[in-house]
Amino acid sequence: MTSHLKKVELHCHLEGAAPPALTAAQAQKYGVDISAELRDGAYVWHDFASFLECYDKVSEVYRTEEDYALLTETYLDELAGIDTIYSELIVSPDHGKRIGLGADAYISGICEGIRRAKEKSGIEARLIVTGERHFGPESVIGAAEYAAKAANPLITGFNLAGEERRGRVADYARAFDIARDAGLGLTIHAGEVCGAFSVADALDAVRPSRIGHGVRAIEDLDLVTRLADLGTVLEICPGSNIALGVFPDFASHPLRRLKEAGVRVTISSDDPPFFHTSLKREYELAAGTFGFSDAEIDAMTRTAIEAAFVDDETQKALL
Ligand code: ES4
Ligand code: ZN
Repeated sequence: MTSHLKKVELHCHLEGAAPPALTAAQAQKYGVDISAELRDGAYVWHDFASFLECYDKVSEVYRTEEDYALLTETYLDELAGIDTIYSELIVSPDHGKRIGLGADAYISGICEGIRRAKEKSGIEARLIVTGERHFGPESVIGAAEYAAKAANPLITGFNLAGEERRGRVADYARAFDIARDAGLGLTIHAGEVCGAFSVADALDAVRPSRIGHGVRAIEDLDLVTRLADLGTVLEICPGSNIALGVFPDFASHPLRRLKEAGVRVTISSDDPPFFHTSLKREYELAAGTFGFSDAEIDAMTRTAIEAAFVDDETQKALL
């Protein structure tokens, strides 16, 4: 990270990054009616459950290997255009299966998109395979088994996303054992829709090196201390949190308080067009709304590189 204010993203759902215009073109190509989910160039949802439904519906218009190559290339090109040097994309083989593409073709399309983008700009990207809580514990185990067996050098992590109110983290512990045994980095969505207990659950049942969001840990100051002591890295997505109503406004968002308590924080965009944000805007919010200095923002980017699920050689080149 030799030059100043380069960007790194650890937490972005690939289908959640789909530009509305591309989704509209895809829907037209396949004759799918998504007028309930995409209106006037914006995705339509009103709460977390309807957001997840909208996300699943939008995913249905990406159907072929080439559709996924194009989606991936488009997003990574956009990131490279704002000085992003590294991106971890959260991908869900179950979404590939749901549209009959199959997990292998889904992943291979995405890898082709990474290759094309890297050829143009040099941007590095890795994949975090995710299970979705709302597809059930069996499908989450299937996703972990897939990630473990794929032995694809670009698949470097395993995640748990989806409906956080469905079950407890311990119900998915077996999936994380499989992923851990395969040498994958582990991260879990927790403390976003559910409270601090969900973050404690993740630490107790899995002890991942990173947590997606984790922001509601702020409701339990002993837990905040535990996160700081463990060095757990939080993938914080402020724009997503405000859009979903996790906090009413940026003034009450705990990013600064978590950082000041010694928690290792990083910033990401989550599902940028769904939440009317972008990685560029998240970095601008960090500087403007949260008032972090350039040095503090660079330190968060460095934390993200240190926490990245990437081989040592690539990591050194990023630093
Ligand atoms: C997600 Cl913001 C969020 N939380 C949980 N699961 C998700 N999948 C896509 N975006
Ligand atoms: Zn997420």
